[in-house]
Amino acid sequence: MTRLLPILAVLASVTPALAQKAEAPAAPAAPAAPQTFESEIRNNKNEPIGKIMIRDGANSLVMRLAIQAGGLPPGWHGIHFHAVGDCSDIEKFEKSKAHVNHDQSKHGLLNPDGPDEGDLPNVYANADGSVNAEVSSETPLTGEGGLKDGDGSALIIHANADDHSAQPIGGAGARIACAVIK
Ligand SMILES: [Cu+2]
Ligand SMILES: [Zn+2]
Repeated sequence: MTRLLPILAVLASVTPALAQKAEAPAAPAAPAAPQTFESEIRNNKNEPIGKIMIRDGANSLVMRLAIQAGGLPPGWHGIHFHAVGDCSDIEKFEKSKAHVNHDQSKHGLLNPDGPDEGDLPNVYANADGSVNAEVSSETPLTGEGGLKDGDGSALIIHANADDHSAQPIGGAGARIACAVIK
């Protein structure tokens, strides 16, 4: 607060001059509504365990995960956007391929040579296996490099936490849940 005082004092001294020159402010343009997308999350038994809700604005994508009680093992889980929107091989979810990565970066939000465009923060499953989380990404939903490209993408939830630096997936282990983004 104390650092603001000199600035406020300067503002006070110039405000009358500004007020005289001020023109009617232009009406602010209404911001474009974010694009939205929802998809069901399924586990290795093809059971629905929750959903993802994506909102993509002008500069960032925000994704909420809502997973019901019993959905995941308790604790931290790595999550990533994988390159192909195919969750049909429910036992391993390998058809979703590797992480979204259009510029051949290394994996890991904390890797100096990273991250992949599909890398995301971990989420924490409560003791009852439920999750409510919200993460952001610079990867867009549509357009160049977007998640909804020709073959789509998938949100994969892993068995373990992502350490955000080891190759290729931060030690996050098996793929235990998947949601198609297409
Ligand atoms: Cu992954
Ligand atoms: Zn990665």
